[in-house]
Amino acid sequence: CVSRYPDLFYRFLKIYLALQEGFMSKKVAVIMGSDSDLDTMRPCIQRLKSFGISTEVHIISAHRTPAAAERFASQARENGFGAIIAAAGKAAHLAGVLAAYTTLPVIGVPIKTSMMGGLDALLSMVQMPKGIPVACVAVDGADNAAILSAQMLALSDEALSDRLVQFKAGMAAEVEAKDHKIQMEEF
Ligand code: RP5
Repeated sequence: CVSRYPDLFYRFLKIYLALQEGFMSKKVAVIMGSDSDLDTMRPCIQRLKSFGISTEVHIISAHRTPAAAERFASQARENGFGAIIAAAGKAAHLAGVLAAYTTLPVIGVPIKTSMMGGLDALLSMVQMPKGIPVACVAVDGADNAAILSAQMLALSDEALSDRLVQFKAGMAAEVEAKDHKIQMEEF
């Protein structure tokens, strides 16, 4: 059948793969400029896990391994990623370089280092030139990067959207419980 109708076969195969891709949940990449960023980024990885999002974690440096940064970002979409989180400190070009090679949303996490408290990395990420946006969270804002990426994926993932609603309801309940507790205090 394949040898008789090769065109038809490949057309069906293409439709099948496109459908598969549509049904498959997207992954989130967590890229760090150095293994020294890992401790700060652990809450991000854990939060993604708690949402049931498949994650890949890599060390890629915009300065020390620029070819790997290009390779990863330019293949990220076809490799099933829906968003990239990029964490780096100092002259933090990682998020911007990854964003240059992909149309996927890139979320930057500026990492606090001893020298300038993270302001250097923050400015390196938010001051992107026109045309190559990076969504930047707070200095060391690892958890928020995970939540933001989940919200991006949830645009086309109903089950994930429900998990986010539950997560927000849980946070609200915590605040309410704290408010309740503080009412017992005498000021
Ligand atoms: C950045 O420089 C890294 O993202 C890290 O935050 C910082 C220090 O890197 P190491 O010298 O510890 O590898 O590129």
